[in-house]
Amino acid sequence: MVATDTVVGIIGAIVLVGVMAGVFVYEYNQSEPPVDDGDTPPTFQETYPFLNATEDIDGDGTRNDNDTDLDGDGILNADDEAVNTTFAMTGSLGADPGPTSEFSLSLGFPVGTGNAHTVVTATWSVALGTGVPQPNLGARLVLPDGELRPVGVQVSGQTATATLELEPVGVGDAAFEVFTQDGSLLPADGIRLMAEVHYG
Ligand SMILES: [Ca+2]
Ligand SMILES: [Ca+2]
Repeated sequence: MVATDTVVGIIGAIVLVGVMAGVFVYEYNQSEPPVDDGDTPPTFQETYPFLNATEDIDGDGTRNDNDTDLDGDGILNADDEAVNTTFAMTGSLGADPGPTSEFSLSLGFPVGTGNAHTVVTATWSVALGTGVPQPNLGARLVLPDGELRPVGVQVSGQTATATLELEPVGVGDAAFEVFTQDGSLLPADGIRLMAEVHYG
């Protein structure tokens, strides 16, 4: 009987140890969630939820999620508090080629997903004393969907300024254009066009 009691006791102890081990493993697995050590960098979409990773908003040939300076302003993403793209050019228009022809200067620029505010501005010099700004130029913005938006021109002294601000617009390639109008016979030099797209 002693031997039998001992065997029963040993079996009981083994069963108990087994149960305890099972409980321990269960508790261990339940109480230890995956450790977040903080070393995992946020994804592009987590950092810029309003942008599309595969677009190229600054037009430099590198898609957004591979671009260390995605808005092309010279400030690396890690140090850049805003996503704003700027495109600018200075060009010239010769004399009006005739009433049936149009001569324009065009600044093309990409408008990406997440655009919130777009501003285009053109400036050029005009001659005084003619009653009509000379050269008599017009300005317009061609939206990605092909819609044309006229841009009003204001003249102050010898400077003509055309500017337009837009709330979110469609995604794609836009163009800001300055063009000759009837009666424009003077060549225009140093026409400066600028487009800014603010994201967020
Ligand atoms: Ca880019
Ligand atoms: Ca930047």
